[in-house]
Amino acid sequence: MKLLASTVLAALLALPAFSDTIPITLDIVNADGAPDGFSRSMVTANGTYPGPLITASKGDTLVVTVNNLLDDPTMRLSTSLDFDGILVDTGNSFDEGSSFVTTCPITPNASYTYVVPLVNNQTGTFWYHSQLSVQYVDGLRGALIVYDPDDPLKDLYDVDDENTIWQVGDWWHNSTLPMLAGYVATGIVPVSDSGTFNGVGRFNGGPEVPFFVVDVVQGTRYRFRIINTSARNVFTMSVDSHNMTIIETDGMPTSPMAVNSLDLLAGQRYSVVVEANQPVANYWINAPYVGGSPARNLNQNATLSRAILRYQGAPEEDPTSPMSLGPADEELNALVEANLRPLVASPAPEADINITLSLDVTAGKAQWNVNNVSYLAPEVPTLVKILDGANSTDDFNVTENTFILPANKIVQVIFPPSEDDEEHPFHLHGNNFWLIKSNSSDEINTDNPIKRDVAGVGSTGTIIRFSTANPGPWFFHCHIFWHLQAGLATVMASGLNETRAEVHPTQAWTELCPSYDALSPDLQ
Ligand SMILES: *[C@@H]1O[C@H](CO)[C@@H](O)[C@H](O)[C@H]1NC(C)=O
Ligand SMILES: *[C@@H]1O[C@H](CO)[C@@H](O)[C@H](O)[C@H]1NC(C)=O
Ligand SMILES: *[C@@H]1O[C@H](CO)[C@@H](O)[C@H](O)[C@H]1NC(C)=O
Ligand SMILES: *[C@@H]1O[C@H](CO)[C@@H](O)[C@H](O)[C@H]1NC(C)=O
Ligand SMILES: *[C@@H]1O[C@H](CO)[C@@H](O)[C@H](O)[C@H]1NC(C)=O
Ligand SMILES: *[C@@H]1O[C@H](CO)[C@@H](O)[C@H](O)[C@H]1NC(C)=O
Ligand SMILES: *[C@@H]1O[C@H](CO)[C@@H](O)[C@H](O)[C@H]1NC(C)=O
Ligand SMILES: *[C@@H]1O[C@H](CO)[C@@H](O)[C@H](O)[C@H]1NC(C)=O
Ligand SMILES: *[C@@H]1O[C@H](CO)[C@@H](O)[C@H](O)[C@H]1NC(C)=O
Ligand SMILES: *[C@@H]1O[C@H](CO)[C@@H](O)[C@H](O)[C@H]1NC(C)=O
Ligand SMILES: *[C@@H]1O[C@H](CO)[C@@H](O)[C@H](O)[C@H]1NC(C)=O
Ligand SMILES: *[C@@H]1O[C@H](CO)[C@@H](O)[C@H](O)[C@H]1NC(C)=O
Ligand SMILES: [Cu+2]
Repeated sequence: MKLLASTVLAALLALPAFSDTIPITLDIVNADGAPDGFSRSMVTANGTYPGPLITASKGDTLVVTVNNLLDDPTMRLSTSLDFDGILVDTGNSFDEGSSFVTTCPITPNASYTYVVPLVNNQTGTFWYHSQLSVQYVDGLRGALIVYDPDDPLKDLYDVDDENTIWQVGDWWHNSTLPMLAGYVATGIVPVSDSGTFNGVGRFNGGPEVPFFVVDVVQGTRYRFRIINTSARNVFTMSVDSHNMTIIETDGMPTSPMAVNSLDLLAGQRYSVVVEANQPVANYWINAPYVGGSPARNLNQNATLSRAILRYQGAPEEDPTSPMSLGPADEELNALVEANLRPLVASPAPEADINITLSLDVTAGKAQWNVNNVSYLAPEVPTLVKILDGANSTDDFNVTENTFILPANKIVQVIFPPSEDDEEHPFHLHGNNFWLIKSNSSDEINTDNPIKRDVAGVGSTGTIIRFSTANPGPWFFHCHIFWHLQAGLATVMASGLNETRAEVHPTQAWTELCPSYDALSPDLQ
């Protein structure tokens, strides 16, 4: 404990003087809960689903102490936290939380402190979740907001606070261990029981859990920050009788664009401005989802995935209008991802290196492949191997699907059109990318593409470019965690020498792997 405190202090002293340190403690505990009315044991941060909100400001440093108090053997007992979408400097890549890529998991009864300086003036809507196997499906997910005191779009809204965050996620009645075993045995991805909006939802035949209520005052403009914390489902958001003006895409300030329906893949985030400009009443916020055949889980009813937008002065009751799946009373004006533009144009530089990634599934098995390789997490994390001197593809097992790239280059990743009809939300850790060809369009846009960190890969093909100016072993994977667990992942390892030069991990980090490896599998 003394050792841990002194290494954290040393890390803090190394920070620039202007940055505020945000100390956060998260107790990772098993807790009973019934988000959709079905009671179960969950893996949580501080006993709640979603976990407590974390907030910071531009340039702050997150100092997140995780106390692993898990004790329910029906779920994984170790844990690890990823701060999804946060740009992480090479020097802090060891605190980025990806199990077996940049770290080993935190063992039960142990504590670990992640130190993550917020770099590049990054602001926006992010989230944290377990990045150990599919553990976040058991509940360990929460919002992480980085506010911008100088937001260039602040004139567009009046309210942006802890009450304007919408977390939509799929929910499951079973724990992940039997579900994963079922997936491995059959090749059929588990189908969620319900969808939750800020931690509450309903399933067919279940109790009438009160829908989440979003309170608004007529004449006020709200910045709602929508986060898709799904492990599988795609949600389509709309608010009856109201438009949504998108102003942020995965942390990127976005040229304002009005829509009335918005699809989010797992891991994606948007901020939208909604003006409470309608008569005082209750309105449905529709959040239907798709994720596997509902016939495989009769609990599932996407119509029940919704919340209420309640104007001050309206009666405390459900809206009187029907529960629709989309905007009920307006012509559909759905988001087309390819039409998103960054607020400040950022042309995609010419690519120095091309990589083609072809995705396919092995029929009838829980096995996804990228270029014919199914990712298998190594015992020794990628970063540990690099620090120990790994310097070529031969230093990694084929199943680590690790691409070695030079520093300070532009890499283009081409995903050819896939035959599979499901869209795979590919997520790059530690960095964001220029989305020069969205799956939503046939056009290639290198002039002013949106930059984001999760983009769908599907039937029309997707092309992204990213810079390796921030070297490190960055996980690049499908955010449908069932697919990730079945191998749909790669590691983009850039600048191995630069990584060795810049990464100076703490003693506490160095001890994570020996502690984890010493555990019997049932405690891991
Ligand atoms: C989580 O719970 C711990 C222990 O009660 C508390 O100290 C901490 O502030 C809580 N964290 C957050 C983010 O609310
Ligand atoms: C964690 O601590 C509790 C209480 O001391 C103990 O019962 C449990 O066995 C410990 N778990 C592990 C994995 O050591
Ligand atoms: C962050 O913003 C400050 C003030 O606007 C600017 O001076 C600095 O160059 C920015 N840093 C980066 C990395 O963009
Ligand atoms: C969880 O899955 C196991 C194995 O398929 C099954 O026996 C059990 O009934 C399931 N429990 C729930 C609550 O769905
Ligand atoms: C969240 O992502 C999942 C998986 O990609 C998707 O099925 C679901 O519709 C998304 N939710 C929203 C609100 O877009
Ligand atoms: C939504 O936007 C459309 C197109 O700009 C406009 O025609 C419509 O009146 C708007 N609806 C509301 C409720 O503001
Ligand atoms: C889903 O819920 C809606 C609203 O309660 C209901 O009308 C519909 O029949 C349900 N669907 C199924 C398949 O049960
Ligand atoms: C990458 O691929 C594109 C499209 O096939 C091609 O035009 C370009 O020249 C390639 N760039 C490099 C550096 O190989
Ligand atoms: C995958 O393997 C098949 C059969 O061996 C081969 O034809 C194909 O070219 C391989 N694809 C890739 C992307 O390596
Ligand atoms: C790194 O490369 C050098 C020269 O190519 C080689 O001699 C050495 O064995 C490599 N290191 C490892 C860990 O493989
Ligand atoms: C290395 O890869 C092979 C298949 O290429 C696999 O069978 C083996 O389990 C892997 N070993 C480790 C330690 O990951
Ligand atoms: C990395 O460093 C080693 C030893 O200093 C050197 O031999 C090698 O050329 C460097 N590799 C690159 C890609 O710069
Ligand atoms: Cu996928």
